[in-house]
Amino acid sequence: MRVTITGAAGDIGRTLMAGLREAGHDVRGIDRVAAEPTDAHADHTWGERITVADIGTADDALEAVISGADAIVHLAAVPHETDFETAIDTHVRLTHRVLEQCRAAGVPRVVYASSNHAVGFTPRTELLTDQVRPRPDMYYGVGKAAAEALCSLFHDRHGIEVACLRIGSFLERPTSRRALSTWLSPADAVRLVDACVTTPRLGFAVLYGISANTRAWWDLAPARALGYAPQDDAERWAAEILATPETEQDRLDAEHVGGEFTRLPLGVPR
Ligand code: 15L
Repeated sequence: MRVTITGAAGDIGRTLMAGLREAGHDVRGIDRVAAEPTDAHADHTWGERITVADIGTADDALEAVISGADAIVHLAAVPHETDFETAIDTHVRLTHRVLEQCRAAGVPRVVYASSNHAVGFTPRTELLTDQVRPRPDMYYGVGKAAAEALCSLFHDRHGIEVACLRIGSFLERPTSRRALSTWLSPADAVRLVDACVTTPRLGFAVLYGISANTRAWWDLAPARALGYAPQDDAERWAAEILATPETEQDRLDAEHVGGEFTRLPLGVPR
């Protein structure tokens, strides 16, 4: 399938540019910067597959990369807290531009990189399902929750199939107690997006983006039902991580989905 990735030069973007290609897709990307592919994926086709342009302003470039695609993976955004206006711009306005271009070009499917912080203030009481209400922990999460609502609107109004991925902690390896539950490995990120792109019928889905972590408490059943078969488990690093004494911050991080984002100052970039 022909897949276009916005935010292709970011950590997740570079991983997907290489991984989805290895999975057999014709992958193009767009980003404001021309970052190199990851070391693990030295790629001589990178330069010709990525367009360097700002999707927030470059109408022609956005139209060119979206037209003819079978699916768009929309990652482009500031991936952390910002002031309120920037959060609305980077998540809501940019996502609207992408969805509107998909509608105009007849692109049938979008995979949207949402975040667990769209529901970050949900307390850790039981299994976290896709039925919890939007419960952001920062303006970052407000932007993600609002962009999920836009995706829902474009599904209902225009029939675009959308997966909103509430991504956990995308890291090479887990580095904290919280990440023993919330880790998404690079290889599983590729598997998750590949499942969303190739599943015969996607509809509108809200999915949690984590690996098959032993300590996970976010519901993977809807993603598995679409074909996601995660292979990695943060437990491999549990002994090493748990060997350091638990801190007050670790304890507080375990109380809510979003961990420390529930306590950081609102509107202050990190
Ligand atoms: C996110 O959405 C952020 O982009 C990332 O920096 C991490 O904070 C991650 O969530 C997480 O919750 O670990």
